[in-house]
Amino acid sequence: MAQDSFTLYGSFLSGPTYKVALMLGLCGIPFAYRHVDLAKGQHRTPEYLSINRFGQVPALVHDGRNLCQSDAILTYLAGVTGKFGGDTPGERQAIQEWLHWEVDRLYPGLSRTRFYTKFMKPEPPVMETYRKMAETALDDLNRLLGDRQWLVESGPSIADIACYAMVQQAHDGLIDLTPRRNVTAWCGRIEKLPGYKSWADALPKVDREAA
Ligand SMILES: N[C@@H](CCC(=O)N[C@@H](CS)C(=O)NCC(=O)O)C(=O)O
Repeated sequence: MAQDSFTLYGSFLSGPTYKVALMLGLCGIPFAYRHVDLAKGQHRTPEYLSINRFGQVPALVHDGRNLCQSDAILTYLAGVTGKFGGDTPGERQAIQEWLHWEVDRLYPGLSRTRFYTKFMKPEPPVMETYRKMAETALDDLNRLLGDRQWLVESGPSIADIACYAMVQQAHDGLIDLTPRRNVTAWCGRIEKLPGYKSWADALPKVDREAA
């Protein structure tokens, strides 16, 4: 693993890119970084489409193998590192259930609310629909965390990493997390894990070689 080569393609504006960078950092994996300029349409060039057929960021290249879809990348990394993937079939099943919920419920509301707040102003009912979706998902996360330490109780997993990275979009969407005390306490636990990096520290704005 120490000699393996990892290159992350992404954008510092992208929550799913942060998700993968956070996982790499928590696993202690050095990686090269290639900035994909979405505003210039670089994600739609034939060169990038040959790396990620869906034309989205992130993508990860591991020793010549092209990987895409952030949660599938996290599952892959958990498999090759033996970290954050759960130890039993029951834990692995619960992790997959959280990942599917994150893509279905947490990501759409939070990412659209952030995007609309930062970059464009849609019709108010559109904004309200996504804001309500985000608030409901955060309330559900708060309820389901209860007094648990981690989403899957045996320890921190890719479920926590994926959901945490998405929750980091709340601030830019002007959504207040402080009333959701279980969520803020859980965020604090993740931020204490060895190798943790904030969104701003994890993602460079320009290309970088592996450290
Ligand atoms: N399901 C994908 C979502 C990735 C995604 O939405 N990426 C956005 C940036 S945050 C993107 O590439 N947008 C450009 C586009 O879709 O054209 C994943 O988890 O990797």
